[in-house]
Amino acid sequence: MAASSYFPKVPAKIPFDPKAKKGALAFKHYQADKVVEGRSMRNWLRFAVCYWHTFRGTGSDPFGPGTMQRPWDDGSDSLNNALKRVDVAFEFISKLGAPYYCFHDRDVAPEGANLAKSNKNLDAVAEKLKESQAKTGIKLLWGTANLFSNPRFMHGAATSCNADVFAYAAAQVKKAIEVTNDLGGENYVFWGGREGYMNLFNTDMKRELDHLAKFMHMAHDHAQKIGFKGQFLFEPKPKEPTKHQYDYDAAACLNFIRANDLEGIVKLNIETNHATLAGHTMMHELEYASIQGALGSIDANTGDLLLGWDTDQFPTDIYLTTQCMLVIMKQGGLAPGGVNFDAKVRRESFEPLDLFYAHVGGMDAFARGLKIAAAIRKEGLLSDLVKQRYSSYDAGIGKQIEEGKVGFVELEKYMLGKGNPDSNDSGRQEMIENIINEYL
Ligand code: XUL
Ligand code: CO
Repeated sequence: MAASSYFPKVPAKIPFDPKAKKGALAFKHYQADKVVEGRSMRNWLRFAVCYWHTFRGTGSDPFGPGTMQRPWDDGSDSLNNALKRVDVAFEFISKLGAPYYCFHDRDVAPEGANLAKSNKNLDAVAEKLKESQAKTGIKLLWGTANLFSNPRFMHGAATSCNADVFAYAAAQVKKAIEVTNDLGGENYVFWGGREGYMNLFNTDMKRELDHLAKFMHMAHDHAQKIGFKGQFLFEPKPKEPTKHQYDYDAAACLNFIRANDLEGIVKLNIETNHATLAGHTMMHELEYASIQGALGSIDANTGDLLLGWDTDQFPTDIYLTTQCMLVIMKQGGLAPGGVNFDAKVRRESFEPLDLFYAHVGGMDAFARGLKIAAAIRKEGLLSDLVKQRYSSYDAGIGKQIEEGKVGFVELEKYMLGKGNPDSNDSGRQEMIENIINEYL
């Protein structure tokens, strides 16, 4: 079938055209080759389209069935249908101009009657994914395994109370890492799925966490064995589907990583809506991970303040994307990670065209965040203010504290001599917020 047949209303490439009329299918800010702070937008942002929402999302919710019009999809879980979706996906991603995609094993290929049959299906689709990557130049940002949909995972996967389920999950992840490796995937993600609990009365938390750590070490061992060079990423999420997920937030994940000798092996994939569900801002989660050298990649989406569940909407808020890019640029980018749109169109946006509007909007929102963050960084006002705020640690007693040259005894002597601390300066929070708004 001709490459343009699934999205006939969309040109071969969504243009960069800042003068296009309002609402036109055109980028007003994302210009892949435009250099910002010495690097192209393409390389700063490393956008990825996610297979599960974009090509498998039906629009169903707890109150009703799917609404999406996907004329190419016969609605079946057949291998043929899965193979056809690969053509759709690569036409979509090519026209959009995103360099990467991400998938779960079960998004791309149907589950078979047993593990061997599932693996066979995955191999057949992976072969086509590989050909399509070669034809289009689109690359795999990360792969992962769906360890939460099948009823066998009702108690979790690596944290299941059933050792056979642990074994099944291990075999599934082994295969998913091999396929990711074969497709040149640059990362592999562990999102907990059902790794958590509903009720502590029936849960051996210590055993479950030990099993999860063992599982990740096994994954790493296998990656070493097959020569997979990609980065492992752990994705925090506080709740949903379980009441308490073990990967609650960046702090909980990093504690788990450190407590289980996984430092340097596993970094974090931070998702906006998961951050807000945990009662944090995305900027907090990014900064917390970044200062510890653990910010690997992001799942770009946003929640709804009034709904309070994981709505996975496309990011449109420039304030949010500016905050994200300030942290990402401060650490010098995300590579080998990137910006994956773990986001779905609303149930009411059921036409194929809406998928384009959603991604173009998200990419432009991040491109604007990138440009605004670069402008803020260029002028240096913000970094000067922060530097000034902590300047009492640059010399004198502050410097001695930071250099570990004094303890309580010396500090007591210092303060007894001085009597009272130097007066505080204003935090100037409102002025700083005004300054940020001047860049927007
Ligand atoms: C679930 C979620 C997942 C992970 C990959 O909330 O974010 O899609 O990103 O398993
Ligand atoms: Co995610």
